[in-house]
Formats: sequence, structure tokens, C-alpha cells
Amino acid sequence: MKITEVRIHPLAIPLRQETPPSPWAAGLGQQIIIQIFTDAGITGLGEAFAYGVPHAVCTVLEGFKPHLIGADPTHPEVLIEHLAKTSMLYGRRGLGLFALSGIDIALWDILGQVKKQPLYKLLGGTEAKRLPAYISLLRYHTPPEVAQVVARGLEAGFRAIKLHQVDLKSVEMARRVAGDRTELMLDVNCPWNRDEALDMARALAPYRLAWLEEPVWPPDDYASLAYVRQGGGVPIACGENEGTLYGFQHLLAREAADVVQPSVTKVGGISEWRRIAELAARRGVQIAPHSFYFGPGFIATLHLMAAMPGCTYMEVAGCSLETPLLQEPLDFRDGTLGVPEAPGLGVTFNNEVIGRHPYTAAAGQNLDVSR
Ligand code: SMN
Ligand code: MG
Repeated sequence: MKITEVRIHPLAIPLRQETPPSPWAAGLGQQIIIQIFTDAGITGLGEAFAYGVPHAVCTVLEGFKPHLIGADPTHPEVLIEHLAKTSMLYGRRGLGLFALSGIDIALWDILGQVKKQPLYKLLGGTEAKRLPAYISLLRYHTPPEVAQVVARGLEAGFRAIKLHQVDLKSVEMARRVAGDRTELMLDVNCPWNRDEALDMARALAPYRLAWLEEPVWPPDDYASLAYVRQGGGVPIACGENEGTLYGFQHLLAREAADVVQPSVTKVGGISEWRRIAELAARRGVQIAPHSFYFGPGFIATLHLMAAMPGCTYMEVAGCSLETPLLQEPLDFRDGTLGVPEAPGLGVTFNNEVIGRHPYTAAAGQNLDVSR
């Protein structure tokens, strides 16, 4: 079996307009979708992380094409190692690794279809479980707006809610609306130095957070994260900006996290995510993957969660796209998600988005998480 064609689609699909408005909305909804075609009539679907500079990621993907055309897609780890070696000088993290991740996901989708098995089974899972999910809210301007979206999340059936605020008042209001039986997480996206972060962690104690995510700038200052973790009295989550098994080895060796958050479209894809999850599970560190995605990246994470031990929550974006990326709706009920049972990822790309929402510099704004 051989790869015949690789198509790369940089997209910017606007979010469905919601009230209250979020300052983040304009910068979200960007993704690179990858289709790998084969001479057996099977097509694999992948997704590479794209916020910020999707054309740069596409340039790396274009560079992979000559290595992929004519290659056997049914040994993802072998082919991915080959690509990783060709891109070693720029591909061990960041943009180059995002590109590799997208290819890896598409190759596993092909393998699942060849083996006629849903990915979670191919990855070692035995039964279709329903996976607990939390809703990951956007950032909002005021505490009353936060209260409004928390109430909406509860109505939708979520029993765990993550905020992206950076102030105590919002967390206080969220806890009041959510009550004691809802898990509350806070993701601040790296704003503080270690002492500011420690003070905030201590001030957050009354709100009983399940975790405080990425409190320190820069995200890979693991010594400072360990410092906040030791003195702050709140579990620390991090890892969505880390890549490869070796990056996570470093994070875990520093004892920087109670919860790690590998992101399948960034870390090197399904192959590398598995290795990271095995390492975290051996160390007794929980895994709550980063999966703020709407397409193949999200579905790949569902399969991984269903197959690997040590995983807690799926992350579900608290917003939706104007045009869906996939033809199948999410199977969400009572705070849990079902995993597709069809072979491979088990989902179908909604081709309409290619013509309707191509990424252009004008369509895709940069996401500024400091606002
Ligand atoms: C996040 C970052 C940017 C936009 C939305 C969400 C985030 C997460 O850090 O998903 O955890
Ligand atoms: Mg985060």
C-alpha cells in the first residue's frame, strides 16, 4: 500500500457568535487539516496546531510531501521517525513538531481503517468507555459574564468547568454559581513570575480548584512551577506547550506538575502522545490532555483517552465553529463523551470548509492570550 497524495488545508473557521463576547473569539477556530490519500482508496485525516503562523507550519508540511509520496503508510512510527530525522534541525518542538503531529494522526487513521478497528482498540483499549469531560470556557471581560457562562455550562450537563480568567473575583463568582459539587479548574496561560504565581495560588485556596494551569511565565520554567506547586497548596497542571517524550521527561523530572496536558496536534501526534502518557502513568501523574479542538485532533484525543490508563478529563471547547469540521456530531451526554466505533478515527471530514473558510492573513487573527 502506498501514499499517492497529501493535501494540506489551512483553515480559519469563525466561531459561532455568542453572548457575552470573548476577546479571544477572533483568534480561535484556526486549524490545519491534512488528508493523506492512498492507492487502496483509504484516506487518513490529520490535524496540526495552527494558531499564530499556520503558513509556516504548512511550509514544513510541504517539505514532508516528497518523503511521504510512495511510502507505506501502515507503519506510522517508522515513517514518523524518518520524517523526524529529516526535520531534526527545526522539528523537535514548536512549528516543525506541529506539522509532524498532523501527519502522524492521519497515518494512524489510515492504519485503523486498514485493520478495520477503531483507533482506541488498535492502541490497546478494550471496551468503549464514556469519558468524563470538562468544558473549557473562553476568557470574558467581567465576573458577571463569567457567572453567566458557568451557569450555561452547568445547564448543558458539564460537571467540571475550566475558566480562563486571571482575577480572583471571577473565580469567586464561578464557585458561587457552580456550587460545591462541580469541579472547577483555572487556566491563566502563563502570566506571572514565580512569586506572583505563589501569592495567587495561595489566594485561590478558598475556591478549591481541581488545578491551576500554567501560572508561570515562561511555560517551560519547570523549576518555578515546582516552587509554586510545593508552596501554593493547589494542584498544578501544565504541558500543553511542551513537545516530545523528552520534553515531558524534563517536566516530570522537575516535579513541576500534578496533572500533565499533552496536546496531540503539538507533541508529535498519537505515537508520541502514547509514550508521554505511559511515562506519566508510571510516575503516578494524572493526564488531562489539552484538546481545545473541533476536528481530528479532538477525536484522536478521545481514542487515546479511551486506550491509555491514568487519563482523567477530556477538554471540550466552550464555543463552536460556524461550520463544523466533521460530519458526525459529538456524542456528549451527562458530562461524558462517547468514542467513535468506526475504523480509524471513525469520522468524516466536512469538505465544505475547504472552499468556505480558507485561512488568509485577514481571516485569521493572532490569538493574544494576555488579553
Ligand atoms: C487555551 C488556549 C487558547 C485558547 C483556548 C484555550 C488553553 C487550553 O490554554 O485549552 O487549555
Ligand atoms: Mg491551557
